Amino acid sequence: MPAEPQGRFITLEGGEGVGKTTNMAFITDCLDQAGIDWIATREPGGTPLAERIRDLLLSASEDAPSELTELLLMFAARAQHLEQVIKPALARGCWVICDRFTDATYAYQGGGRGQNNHQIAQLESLVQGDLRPDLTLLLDMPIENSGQRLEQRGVSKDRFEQEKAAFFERVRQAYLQRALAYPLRFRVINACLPLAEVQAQIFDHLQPMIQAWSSQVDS
Ligand code: T5A
Repeated sequence: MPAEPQGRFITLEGGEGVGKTTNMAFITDCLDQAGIDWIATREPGGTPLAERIRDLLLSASEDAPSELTELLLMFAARAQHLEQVIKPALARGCWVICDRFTDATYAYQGGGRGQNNHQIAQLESLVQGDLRPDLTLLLDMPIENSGQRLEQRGVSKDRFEQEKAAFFERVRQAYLQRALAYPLRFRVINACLPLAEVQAQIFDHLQPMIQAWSSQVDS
C-alpha cells in the first residue's frame, strides 16, 4: 500500500476581526466533505505552553514586553507549536489549518512595530527550516471596516487591538506586500464582501488543492 502523502498546511491571515475564525469553520467543513483528516489550530498558541505565551503577549499589563521580546516570544511559541503539533500532524498526512502564522510576524512585528525583516527571516529559518505554508488565504479589508466589526462585537480589546489606526494600516500594507512577493502561495480575498461571497472565494482557492490531494491518495 502506498504511504500517505504529507498533509497540507493552510494559513489564514489578515488584520483584526477580518473573519479568520469564522472562515476556519467553513474550511474544515469543506475538508470533512472531501474526507480529509485535519486539525485546526492558531498562533500564537496551539499547545499548552504556547497558549501561556499567547496570554503574556495579548494581555494589556503595565509590564508589556519590549518589541524584541515580543518578536522572540512569537517565535518561541511557534517553535513549540511546530514541534508538538504542526510537524507531527503533517507527517501523518493530516491537513493543518492555522489561524495566523509567520506572515503575521512580518505584518505585525515587521510592518506594525518596524522590526527588521532580515532578523525576522533569520528567526524564521531557525525555527521552521524550510517549512512554509502551502496556501495562505489573506482576508483583506480597509482598517475602518475591521474597526467597525470589532466595535460591534463589543468585547474588551487585547494589547494589539488597543493599537492606533496607523499601526493597523502598516500591518495591512505589510500583508499586501507579502502577497505580492509570494503570489504562488497567497490568495487575497476581499473580506468586506458578504460572508457567503467570501466563502465562495475560499472554496474556489481550496478546491484545486483538494482535488490534487485526492488524486494523489487514490493513485
Ligand atoms: N500576532 C500574531 C502578532 O503580532 N504576531 C504574530 O506572529 C502572530 C501569530 C492574535 C494577535 O496576535 C498578533 C495579531 C493579533 O493581534 P487573534 O485572536 O488571532 O490575535 O487575532 P484577531 O484578529 O484579534 O482575531 P479575531 O478573532 O478578533 O478576528 P477574526 O478571527 O479575524 O474575525 P472573526 O471571525 O472573529 O470575525 C469578527 C466578526 O466579524 C463577523 C463575525 O461574525 C464576527 O462577529 N464577520 C463578518 N461579518 C460580515 N461579513 C463577513 N464577511 C464577516 N466575516 C466575519
